[in-house]
Amino acid sequence: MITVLAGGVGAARFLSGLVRVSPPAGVTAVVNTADDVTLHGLRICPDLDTVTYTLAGAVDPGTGWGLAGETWQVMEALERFAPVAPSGSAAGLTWFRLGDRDLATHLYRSARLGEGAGLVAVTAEVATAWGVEATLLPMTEDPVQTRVTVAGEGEIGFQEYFVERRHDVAAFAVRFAGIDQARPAPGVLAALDGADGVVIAPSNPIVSIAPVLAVAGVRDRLRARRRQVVAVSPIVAGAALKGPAARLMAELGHEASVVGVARLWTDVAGTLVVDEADAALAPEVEAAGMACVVAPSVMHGPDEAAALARTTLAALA
Ligand code: FO1
Repeated sequence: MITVLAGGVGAARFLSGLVRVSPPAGVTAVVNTADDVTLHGLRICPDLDTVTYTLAGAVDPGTGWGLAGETWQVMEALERFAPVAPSGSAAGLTWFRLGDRDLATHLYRSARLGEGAGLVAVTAEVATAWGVEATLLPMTEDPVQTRVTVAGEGEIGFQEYFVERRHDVAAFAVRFAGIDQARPAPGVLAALDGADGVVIAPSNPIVSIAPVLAVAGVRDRLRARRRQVVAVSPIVAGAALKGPAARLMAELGHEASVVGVARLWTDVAGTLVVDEADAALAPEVEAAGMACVVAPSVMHGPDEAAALARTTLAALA
């Protein structure tokens, strides 16, 4: 039994490798929900959907999110309403692109939540419908929202920062609204306690892994067994493979390197897997308190993802 703390694209690729080298039924992913957003009256869970579609082999390989071969007729039809939407209204917005088939997932999820089902149950239904054998758990069923304070505007929602501003604006602070009241989703703490090992996937430390670690009980559980926790660095040679992880780390006062990642996770993980490009920094990772495993960590395709998963499992053993 392996439990993986997961964000979006990097975690999804890692998980797709993991289920090739380890029985999928023994893999549980605890997935960030602080990126979730309600648009068009629909609850959208980008990280859960990215993991689901990737494990189903259906994700758009170019973007890493959404569905391969997607069509966009609903988004195009919504453009008609742009001239009539009052200023400040979110009705009809199209900067967050929801594909026609992807919309079915959000329609189903929103309808089930509206019927009173919990997000854990609905996530399992969606995963089963997509043929995913691994267990996917939202970190919490309670509302948590990442808020980012950016230059010139003040605080905005995560997707406004990430997608609408294309994370191309200086960020001064990140907070997770609601995190103090958020209870771990049913099954999360048991998945951490019952796992033979825990992996922190190569996801953004600031906006993807930090909210999962901040859910009540999660950080303490990992601290108590940090020798059986292995993290994979999402930073390679000082840059993020995707997204604003390196920039956000630097803006928020962390070193944008594997050493900065080690300093953020040293209390919760005993080992950090870093790419060969960072081999020279292994002594500094160890000085930060983590054992360091150097291995190819850039997942160009399924074979590299499987190899990285194998390396990570070996580090757990
Ligand atoms: N990312 C984008 O850069 N642009 C989009 O329009 C966009 C739409 C979208 C729709 C559904 C979904 O599940 C994910 C989507 N993403 C989009 C990705 C998402 O913003 C990020 O993957 C995460 O929130 C960060 O992990």
